[in-house]
Amino acid sequence: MRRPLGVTVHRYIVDSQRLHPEATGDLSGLLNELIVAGKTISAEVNMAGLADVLGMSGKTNIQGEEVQKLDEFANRTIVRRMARSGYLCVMTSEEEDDIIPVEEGYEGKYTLAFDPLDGSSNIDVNVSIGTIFSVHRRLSKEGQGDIGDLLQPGRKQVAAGYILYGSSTMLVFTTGHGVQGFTLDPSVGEFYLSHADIKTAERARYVSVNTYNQPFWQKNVQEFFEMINRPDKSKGRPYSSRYIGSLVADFHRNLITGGIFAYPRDTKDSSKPYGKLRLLYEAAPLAMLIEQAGGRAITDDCRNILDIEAEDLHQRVPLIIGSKLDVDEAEEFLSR
Ligand code: P6P
Repeated sequence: MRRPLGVTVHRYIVDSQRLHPEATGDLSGLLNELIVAGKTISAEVNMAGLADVLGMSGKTNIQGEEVQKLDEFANRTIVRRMARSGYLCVMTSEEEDDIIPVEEGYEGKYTLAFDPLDGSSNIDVNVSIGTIFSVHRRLSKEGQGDIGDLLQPGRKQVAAGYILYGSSTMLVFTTGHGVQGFTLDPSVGEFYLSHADIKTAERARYVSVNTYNQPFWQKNVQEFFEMINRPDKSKGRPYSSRYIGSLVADFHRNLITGGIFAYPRDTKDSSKPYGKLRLLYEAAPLAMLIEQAGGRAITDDCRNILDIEAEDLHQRVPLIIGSKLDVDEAEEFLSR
């Protein structure tokens, strides 16, 4: 059977670049390098049950979380490939305490913030996990970048996306002109356009929260989620609950079907007063994606995620993200 002549992600990127005559091709090159890293990680993730990459590496990261071998592999794969890509001046990773320099002589005009393998608690139980990335234009003039190049608000991102290692490997990204989804054909090693110009449903179908954190949420947040759980035919409620505990997987399902995901601040762990999720390489890139797809992303004190000026590489933020009408309702309810 002849395969359909699908649009590969490389074709898509080249065609998109044609729409911007002023483009130098650097962002295209950056994305292509990141895609190669993603394919490499995908192959390793798919081998996880077979090769000796399961289990712990015996190290812990800045988050105080045990670093799984696959986390380390994913981080190393991205850092090594991107440090010598020539498109970046500095990077930050969930797995590294400090900023990550690029190779001397390979300094470029963009920055990269990434979570190499989000959902790591699911690695050994074969649940979907993912790489999340965020790209900004550098602010410093030349040479090696600095932390100031990374601590920019999400509104200034030039690209954001994720690679979901699930039943199939998918790349979903935006450069500010809509959200495109590509599915990897592992037999040829190509990502093919499978979800063009993704728009998320205005009204949710699913609620994705860890309900066992509810007793530790702020009272108004508890009341909001109780409210949206009450039957309301006009809003298609009650919704169904879907929570995988892997941000990329929960986000992707809600993006495709319509949903609201929340990781509010809680009093469960005093070391994480603002919840578990990080701004630079989780909330901000997903917020750019959801806004490009017609949805919204706010904190539980009603700030727009994309307007938050990061003060720390690994800053955590409470996150409510998904279908516009439901996030609007949360904003109205929580701002009372
Ligand atoms: P909890 C995975 O470790 C992660 O960082 C996100 O991918 C996920 O959304 C969240 O933690 C799950 O956290 O506290 O509900 O287990």
